[in-house]
Amino acid sequence: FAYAPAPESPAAAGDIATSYGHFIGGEFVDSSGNEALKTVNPATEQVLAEFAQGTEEDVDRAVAAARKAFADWSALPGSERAKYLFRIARIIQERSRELAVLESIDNGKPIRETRDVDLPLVAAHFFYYAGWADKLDYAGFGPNPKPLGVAGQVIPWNFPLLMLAWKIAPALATGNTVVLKPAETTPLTALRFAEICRQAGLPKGVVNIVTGDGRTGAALTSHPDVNKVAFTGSTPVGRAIAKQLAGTRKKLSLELGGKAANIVFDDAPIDQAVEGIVNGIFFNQGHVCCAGSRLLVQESVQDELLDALKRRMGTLRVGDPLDKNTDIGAINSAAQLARITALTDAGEAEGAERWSPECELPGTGFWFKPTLFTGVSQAHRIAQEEIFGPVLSVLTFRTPAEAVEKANNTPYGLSAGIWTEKGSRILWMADRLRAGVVWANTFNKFDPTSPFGGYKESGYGREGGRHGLEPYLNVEALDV
Ligand code: TXE
Repeated sequence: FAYAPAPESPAAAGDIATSYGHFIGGEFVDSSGNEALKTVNPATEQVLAEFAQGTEEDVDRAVAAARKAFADWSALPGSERAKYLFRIARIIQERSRELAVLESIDNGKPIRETRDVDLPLVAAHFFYYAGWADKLDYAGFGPNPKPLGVAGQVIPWNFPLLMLAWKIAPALATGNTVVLKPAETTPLTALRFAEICRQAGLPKGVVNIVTGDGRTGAALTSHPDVNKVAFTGSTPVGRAIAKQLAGTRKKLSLELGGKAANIVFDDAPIDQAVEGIVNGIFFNQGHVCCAGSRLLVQESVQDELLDALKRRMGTLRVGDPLDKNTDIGAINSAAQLARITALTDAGEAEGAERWSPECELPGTGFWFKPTLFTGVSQAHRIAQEEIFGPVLSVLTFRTPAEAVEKANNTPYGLSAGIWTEKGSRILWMADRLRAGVVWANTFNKFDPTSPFGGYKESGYGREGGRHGLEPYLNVEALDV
């Protein structure tokens, strides 16, 4: 577990400016205000850059630029819009090393993940939705579905560039224009994406990036000239946005938290299940809305599975995100570390038993050991609330019906995993699990062709696949 700091290489991330403004109407512009925020490398606590706290006036300018661009952009033939999306996808591929390093130093996630998971998926989303742009008549939404107008999009910090791709690619393919606000701890790759829009020759104002914290987000989602709001983030903020938008004509899609169960039956291949559990909760430090944060294990294999899981957890390397051997990087911010610490303290206080492998953490930066809680009851906070960190709560069950009941017993319903050799049991379970995505004998498998979204407090609307087009379209019936 020794932490071997690899040399930091901002050079590989391209030049990082000392301060950034917004990207509005195809230009990098100063904010109308003078408040600046700082983004830090969570592995070193070093300041990477300052960026603007977007004001209401900045948001207004960005929405006006998007509105102005909408007329021409929405009138372009789909095949022309597709060319821009294909171009953006190819540039992302060409610049993927630079983007992966930049993402890892701004977010804290291991370079192996940004390089092999985030960046390929980002490009894949642009390629996939480029393919839809000239086929919207055949998407199943009527003969001539129309774009909504200006989309105001607010994204979180856990997959900064991937969440941007999930939001921007379908919006542009359907002929909408965009104002996007990245999270305040991870603005750098969104600003780099603005450069890519310029490189691709995207018409001015089709994509605008305004940085800042929740105040800027609220100014965007409440702006009267925004037609569509898409939000990914915490459930309380999602709820506040839904209240704010009630009674307006804006369309809203929300992708919020989760508390997924990874359900392991006694016939599952144990080694494979252990890999799936580890990937389910330790991928991206557990900062994943669909993370398998609850393990539901059939009682008869509990001891065998937990022994194997602990052995595997003992091999995880925690440390420098830029070291390609790292499995678990830095926690994204001091605030998130405090949230994880508070919830795990609550777990102990409520009587659950805590375990972590021996693990040496770096002296500076924000870190959390891979952690396992056993003796967890359904009423415990660590079984109900999203921890959003590398923390797994273990519960047990005897029958498939009990597994379903426990899996569904949280306010959330984003994803679930089933581990069994029995195909009929997979289908029986999937039918009863109230989760937008059910994985069987795999976990955290993402694909741009597949719709993603939640039940209950995990939100509404779907992103990805053909369904991901619908939140950006007006469906019209045509009778002649
Ligand atoms: O979320 P926020 P935070 C969960 C996770 C995490 C917790 C808190 O459990 O521990 O939320 O994270 C913008 N109007 N998820 O505080 O505040 C904000 O600037 C409009 C799960 O980071 O929701 C940022 O861009 N926008 C989740 C974005 O919302 C507002 C991913 C998310 O920040 C706003 C992230 C407002 N009033 C956290 N207030 C997932 N579903 O994956 C804030 N924002």
